[in-house]
Amino acid sequence: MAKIVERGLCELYDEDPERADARVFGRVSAPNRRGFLRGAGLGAMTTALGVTGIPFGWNMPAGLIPAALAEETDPFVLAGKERGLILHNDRPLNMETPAHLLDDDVTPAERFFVRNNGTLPEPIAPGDWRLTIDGEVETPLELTLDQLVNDFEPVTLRLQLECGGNGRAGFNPSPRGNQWTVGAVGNAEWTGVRLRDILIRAGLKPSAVYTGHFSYDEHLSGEEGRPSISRGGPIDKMMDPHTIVAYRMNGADMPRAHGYPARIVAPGWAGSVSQKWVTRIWVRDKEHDGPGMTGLSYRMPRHPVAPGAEVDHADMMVMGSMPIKSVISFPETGAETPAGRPFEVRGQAWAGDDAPERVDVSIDFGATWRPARLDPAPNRYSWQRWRADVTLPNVGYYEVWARATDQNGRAQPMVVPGWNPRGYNNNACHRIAVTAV
Ligand SMILES: Nc1nc2c(c(=O)[nH]1)N[C@H]1C(S)=C(S)[C@@H](COP(=O)(O)O)O[C@H]1N2
Ligand SMILES: [Mo]
Repeated sequence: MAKIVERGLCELYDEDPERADARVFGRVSAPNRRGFLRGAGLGAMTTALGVTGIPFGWNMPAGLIPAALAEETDPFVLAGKERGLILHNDRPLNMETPAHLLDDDVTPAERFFVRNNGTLPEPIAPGDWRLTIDGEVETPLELTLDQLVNDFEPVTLRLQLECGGNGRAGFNPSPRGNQWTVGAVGNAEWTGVRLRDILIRAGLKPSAVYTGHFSYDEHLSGEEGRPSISRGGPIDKMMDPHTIVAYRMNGADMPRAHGYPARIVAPGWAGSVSQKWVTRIWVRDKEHDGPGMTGLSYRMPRHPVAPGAEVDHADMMVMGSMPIKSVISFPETGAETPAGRPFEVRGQAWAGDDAPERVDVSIDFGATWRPARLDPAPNRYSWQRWRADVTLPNVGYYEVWARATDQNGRAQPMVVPGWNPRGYNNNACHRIAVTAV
């Protein structure tokens, strides 16, 4: 496979053929662009194409995408994803799962949403990977993958991960960013070690209050040393036994798109806290200030603001737990069903650091509600399955609405909640169209 590390290769070749060559095949010597296919360049290209040689390679202009590679630029194929996913952007790669593909208790990797801020990095050789823990610790650590896997107690947990901007498309006026509908969320079975155990091994100093996370994906500008994103979280959240450094997803090695070889999973908080491709955790004596921590990013107004308001950065604060939410994963919106006959409606519910306590369903635009059955969670921070038997009394168009409530009595709103400059925390009820025939 070629080293395709950013947007569709064709696009990259259109925009900057020289850089594309350099990215795919290593270096290109500028004074000799035509006929660059010698030595290392030729070797790299033959390997990439999986052939033994390119007889007329010396005729091939630099900056021309080999036709065989032009076939391999499909971002779904690159990221190992089902085609049913919604592609919001291919540079950076951002894919959403439509609601009806969130019907699994454990979301398969092929269906799990992808949110990248920078490049989709070429997988690092496992032997080259290190995880550094430094800053406000007694003993800084530099862990190899072997040490991470073998020197700490492994845990396997079902944990939901949701992008802070999930539901952004519902806000008006429209904040900038990916226009996620409901599917920037998934619930995988992650295997890894508790970040807590690593921090205890390093020995937290009393001054330790926050973490800052770093990784080996690149900023889209290509600027060396410039992080794509670097968020973190308060020490309490990082010491929660459900916050892990995961190296397996659903029983397989961490997929390339989800952070190979290891990532943080800090469930219940905006997904951006869960650094993929993680290489360093900097323990800090104050709130972290990397890209994604300041200004309007992943921050909410301290006080409610009017839609479209300009909010002073000083009046913004870092987001914490995500709110109670649910999705209807079956049937798919637009389904038809016989009038007068019961059919199953089902989905998932989750609630950040809290837990769903009930889910109710309405077929009359919220005038009346009926309780759904809610399965227990296999562990804290997993989403929970709910099911309801629904009968549509007569022929015609209906909407099925679902509303989850957490253990503190906080329910999902039926309309879009508090507008905020970047469009976070939209937990409005999900609804689907069903026609009775
Ligand atoms: N290194 C790195 N980690 C990252 C990101 C990123 O761009 N780079 N995106 C974050 C955001 S905003 C989200 S919502 C989650 C998404 O995780 P997923 O792509 O595995 O679904 O990863 C987070 N971790
Ligand atoms: Mo995100």
